[in-house]
Amino acid sequence: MKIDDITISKAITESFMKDFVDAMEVDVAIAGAGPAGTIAAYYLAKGGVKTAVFERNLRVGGGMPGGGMMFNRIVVQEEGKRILDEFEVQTMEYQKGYYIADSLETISTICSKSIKAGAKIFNLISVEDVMIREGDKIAGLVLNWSATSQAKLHVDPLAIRSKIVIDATGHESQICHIVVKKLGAKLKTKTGEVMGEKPMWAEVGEKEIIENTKEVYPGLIVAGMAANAVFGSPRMGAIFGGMLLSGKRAAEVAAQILQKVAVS
Ligand code: 48F
Repeated sequence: MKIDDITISKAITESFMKDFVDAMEVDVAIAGAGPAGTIAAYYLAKGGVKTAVFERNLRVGGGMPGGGMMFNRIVVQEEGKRILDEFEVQTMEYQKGYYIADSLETISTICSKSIKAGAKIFNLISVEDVMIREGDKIAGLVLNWSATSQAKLHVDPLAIRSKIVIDATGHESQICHIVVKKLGAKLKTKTGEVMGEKPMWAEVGEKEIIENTKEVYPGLIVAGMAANAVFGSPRMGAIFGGMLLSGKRAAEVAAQILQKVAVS
């Protein structure tokens, strides 16, 4: 069979545009395709929730592929291992309670299963703002190609509508910063602002990340390292169970809010 270059171009463009247009009205929009964002997307999509993830980088995975200081391994504890078992990612017990996994196998499997579960993941697209309605209600995300900001091109963005936004942008907690700065809004933290992450303390960080994963402003949930940065909890380096559990928790919180909205 002959290969037609134009058919290839049309197939790619039409297929992508169909998904992109479909993602303009979703239940949950997630900023950031690191471990927390992609895990949240998996559980949401598996539960039948229409979910789209926007990742500014060429590749997904955030800090996971880099493992610890470029050694591409991650460490998880019992609860994190249970999630990796569910995803059929191989783990090896290093010492009692410490399990090692290959960071590339882990993130590629999570990403693959999220997409197979029905989540749409768009790379090379940056979230540069939130969309608001009725004064200060978060109603979606404002997106642009990452290349435009890198090239400093003056290109206006496009917007997508979502019932809930998850900030899974990692240490930068970008969406929360936008909400505080541009809306002048108060987050549900002690200071009303992004408190900033504390220096490394894996044990405390891993514990607090679960309670920090919550709705921090109406319609805005924080997940992963963004949750610890927002609530002033420690960072924890290359132990990743907390990120996986936080992503799962964010999906549960989002599903509960969606249920409440549906009933009212
Ligand atoms: O940084 P990242 O991996 O966050 P996470 O899922 O996991 C944190 C761990 O990697 C690690 C750790 C382990 O203990 O502390 O750091 O919480 O993934 C965040 C993703 O968000 C993307 C960014 O490129 C990365 O892939 N991102 C950040 N800002 C934006 C964004 C933005 N404005 N728009 C779209 N994507």
